[in-house]
Amino acid sequence: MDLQFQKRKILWGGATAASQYEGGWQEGGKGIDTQDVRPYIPRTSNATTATRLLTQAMIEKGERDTKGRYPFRDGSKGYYHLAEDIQLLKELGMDIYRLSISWARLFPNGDELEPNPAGIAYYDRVFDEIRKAGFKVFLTMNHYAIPLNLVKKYGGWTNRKLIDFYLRFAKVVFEHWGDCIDYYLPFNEINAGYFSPFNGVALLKPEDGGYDQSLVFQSLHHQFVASAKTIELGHSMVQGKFGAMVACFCYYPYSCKPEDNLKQTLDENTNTWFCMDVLSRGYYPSYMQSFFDANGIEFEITDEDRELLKHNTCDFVSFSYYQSSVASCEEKEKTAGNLVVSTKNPYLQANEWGWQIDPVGLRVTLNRIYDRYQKPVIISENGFGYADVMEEDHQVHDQYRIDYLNRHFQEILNAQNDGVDVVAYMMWGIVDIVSAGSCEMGKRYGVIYVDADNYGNGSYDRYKKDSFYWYQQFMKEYREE
Ligand code: BGP
Repeated sequence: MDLQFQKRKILWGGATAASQYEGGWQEGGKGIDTQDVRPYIPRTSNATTATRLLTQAMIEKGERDTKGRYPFRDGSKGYYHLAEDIQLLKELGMDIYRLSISWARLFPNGDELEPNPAGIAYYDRVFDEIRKAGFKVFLTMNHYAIPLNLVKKYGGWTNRKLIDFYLRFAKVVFEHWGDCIDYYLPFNEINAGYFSPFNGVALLKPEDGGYDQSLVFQSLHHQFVASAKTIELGHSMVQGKFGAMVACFCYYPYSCKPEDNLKQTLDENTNTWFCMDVLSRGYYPSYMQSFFDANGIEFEITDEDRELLKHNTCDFVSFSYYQSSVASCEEKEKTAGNLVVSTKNPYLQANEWGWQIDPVGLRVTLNRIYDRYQKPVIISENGFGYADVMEEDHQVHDQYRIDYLNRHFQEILNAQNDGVDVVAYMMWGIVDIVSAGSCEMGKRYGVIYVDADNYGNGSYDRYKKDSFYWYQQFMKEYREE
């Protein structure tokens, strides 16, 4: 029986994000962006929001503060270690490298008509090094950070003008580096705009309470339109494939009680599938109407927007996966995760940040997302955040990360055998970088250790962890199969 399913060789690699990796926050005329004003606040729990949802007062303080600790201003100083890091990743033996471009490095205020020449020159160097290494490229065009001026002057993504500013940025990317990019992702984890509106849609948190949800969904809608217009323009200018990405949380019902299963369905719909449905199917799913009505959410969608979304859907789907989650109709013990807090799963262990370790959940997610969209699937983020310790001899014995990766890789291969068209896997934070949620350098993901702490102390020298050699061997053996 032929089901016309051809297993492809999966591309293995790693990922960084400009604001978490580059540093050099004022180099070459780069403008200040939304991540540069996020302070480091020592973690008091595993669910941090103080450093994620910034108010007007916080960004004003960040702008004038010359003494505080703002980790994204340094990142892992990738700006100054470019050739060395690309050489290390080549030695690691990756097929594909995911990186992002700093919008504020190309357009310091975001609304300029022409790009910053020094920003162009920097990314010319970046892509030259990547070409020399021979990696395939997965480019996140925008990964959370946007020029702060677009927040102060225009109110972030609530303002429809950001669509045009973003398309101007996208056109420069296509013109300058379109020849060496294989996969384009307009927005990182576009559903983050719902959970983390400052990072996701550059919306300031009101001083006196929660966000206006109508503004959040209007902002998300403008990003949907920007994504569709980017795909439309990109398909006319470059050869690469265009995707969409959501953070997947893999919700399980707490029990077989019907109400728990209903909660799982509703949570998975609004938190995971909604944004991907719009970008992959090309229209707003009907289940969101009841959600909008129930929550008094109203925002503008023009007929032109609807046509644009319908005719410019993504070529592939991608997602980040760190942990699975639990939906319960009753209040039970909670735990944190990437972007969301969920009910604790009594069958799972968690890392220090409360993120529940579930390799099987990755296989479940791959099956769910492929069956829903029937498009090639890319795992654009997965990895294990841990407070690694470097020994006196500069070794880092991260067997816990090797175990995490090994178990998750086995489930990816199982999902491929289930019939899922898996294109690529990119390990998050392949070089240690600043964490997006808690602004910590000490929450490490990499197979390459960076000698720096949460306050920016250290040499920023790079050292290979035990997991570097394990991943190197895994990719070598996988290719030789
Ligand atoms: C995702 C972001 C990444 C990365 C990841 C891990 O939301 O796309 O930028 O940071 O989360 O989260 P953290 O860095 O908070 O550990």
